[in-house]
Amino acid sequence: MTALEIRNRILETVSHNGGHLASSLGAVELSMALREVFDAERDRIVWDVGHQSYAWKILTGRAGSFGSLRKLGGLSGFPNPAESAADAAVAGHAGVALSLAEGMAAARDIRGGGQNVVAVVGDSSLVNGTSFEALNNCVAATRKVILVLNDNGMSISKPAGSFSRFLGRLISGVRYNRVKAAAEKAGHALKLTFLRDVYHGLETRIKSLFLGSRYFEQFGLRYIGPVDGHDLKALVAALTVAKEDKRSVIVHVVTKKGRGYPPAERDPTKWHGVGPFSLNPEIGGLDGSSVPSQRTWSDAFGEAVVKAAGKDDRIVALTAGMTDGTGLKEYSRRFPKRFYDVGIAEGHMVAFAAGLAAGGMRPVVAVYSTFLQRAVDQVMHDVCISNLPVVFCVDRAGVVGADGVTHQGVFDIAMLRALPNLAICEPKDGKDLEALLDEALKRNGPTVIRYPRGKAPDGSGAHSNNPSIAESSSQAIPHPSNQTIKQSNNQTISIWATGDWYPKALEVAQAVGGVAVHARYIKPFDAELLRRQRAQGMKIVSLENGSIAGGLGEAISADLKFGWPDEFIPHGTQSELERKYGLDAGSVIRRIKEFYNL
Ligand SMILES: Cc1ncc(C[n+]2csc(CCOP(=O)(O)OP(=O)(O)O)c2C)c(N)n1
Repeated sequence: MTALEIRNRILETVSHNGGHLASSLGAVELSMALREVFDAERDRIVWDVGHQSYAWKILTGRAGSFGSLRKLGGLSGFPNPAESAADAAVAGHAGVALSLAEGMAAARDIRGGGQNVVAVVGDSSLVNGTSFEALNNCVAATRKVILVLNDNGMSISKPAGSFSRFLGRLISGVRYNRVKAAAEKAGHALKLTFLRDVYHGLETRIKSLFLGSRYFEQFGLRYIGPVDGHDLKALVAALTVAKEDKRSVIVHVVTKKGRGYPPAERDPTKWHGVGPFSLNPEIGGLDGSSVPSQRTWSDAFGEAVVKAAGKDDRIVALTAGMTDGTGLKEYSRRFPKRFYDVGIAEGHMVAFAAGLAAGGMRPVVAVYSTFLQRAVDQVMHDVCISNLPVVFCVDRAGVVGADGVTHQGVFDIAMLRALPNLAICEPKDGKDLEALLDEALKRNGPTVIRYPRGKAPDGSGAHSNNPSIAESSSQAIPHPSNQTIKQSNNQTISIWATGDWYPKALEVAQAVGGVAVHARYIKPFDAELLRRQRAQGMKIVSLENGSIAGGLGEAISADLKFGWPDEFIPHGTQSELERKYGLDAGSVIRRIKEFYNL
């Protein structure tokens, strides 16, 4: 297939299914060159994040099934060895490819064999701490690994930090190299002294290239590049040199994010990850289906934190490369001096927030549940032990849908519930999120506020005042017993639900003649309410958008626990997955009736 055909296939599929468009369009020729120089199944190509690997999928036996990308039962949006032998490792999180590749190369060194191992890492993922740790250990780890640096000068938005400037200097160095060669040739022929002046004037830039390549050579990697990442011949030549060299090599490839689709080239941030869109080149933009008509939980958080920061100038907001996704864009405009995008560096972000809190600020860390996993130790070691007032606004908590196993945010409750001093709560709507943020900012200790991907109920919904269901709100902080519960005699089942699924709990409670409890605080939970309900002989059921193992249900010793099972949840839409795992209201009602013989 030609590059144009591959791009068309990617565009056509992503326009229907949604997905990571701009990065994959930028890596088409790179994927073709890797396919040509290496053996896709015998050699190991380890994609970092893996959101750029669509062309690789198409080129390695999955062109026919590519239309099922991100669909329930279809191809994953990320590499997965369970899907194809050409996928060397599971990917989805940034910064681990070089470590994985070094491990594979070290195993080859020990066991013998001529396998090539290649890590393909984006410029913004290379600054992740784990990537640096891998660079630092490269020589000690293996006799040879190939690092392909896919440098498009972008993260999801503009890259954060100093390293991108360094890479920029390397690239301007090579542009000069071409000028230099041309100048020398012309200079010899025409003996024009001014060209020699140009040559000397630009010598400092050669130095910068030289020093830049020396930088990687200090880590034991031979530097090749920069190479034009859309010139297939040049890529094949550079990768062939890298393959034949005895040492570890870095091939610095320069690509354009969104390449070949002008709207994505113009605005790669908007086109990084998209929902279905219209491919009409006249429109050239995302159509209504990917523009949320109702505000999302991220929007609700963004508005709440802007309001809070307007009232309290100790508030600072932090993100690890996810300004747009976490809803911090407006905040970053309004409060640029109290905003930090630290790059893809979750561990650093949390320890940095601890430092800010120790210094008297009120840090609000906005992070996806799945990426907070990278910083659990910093939450424990740097925040919780010192009981520092850091607020973690944990977005995409619960099943996220099409991004699949690597991105489902189902583990945060289980991972964090054991940490002393940390309160964990979940709002039931946008208004409640604002209230919980205010409560968290008043606490003298750390708080996690978790909320899911998708639309946020606004708080004026029909559910909240439904008189036919006895409902209560569990509000463990600051007044653990400050709630009312209306109960009639046949209401013997109490369904404790985390905020996101509270509306579902109300529906279930109505169907089974029970009550629904919004477990607003998961930790500490409302022990007094639980004690009273048990004393009244009520049966306790839990319903949470998190893993059953280690979740709310375990905390309250529910008799019947509904949540995600002890396995990795694949991709599909959120509601498809809820149905598949028996977590939609109908299935929950059926199981409760069966279990209690109702
Ligand atoms: C640990 C972690 N944090 C955040 C993300 C979200 N994320 C996905 S892609 C991306 C940007 C990656 O930039 P780069 O590696 O330069 O690749 P590009 O998208 O520019 O091709 C981010 C922040 C992630 N996948 N993993």
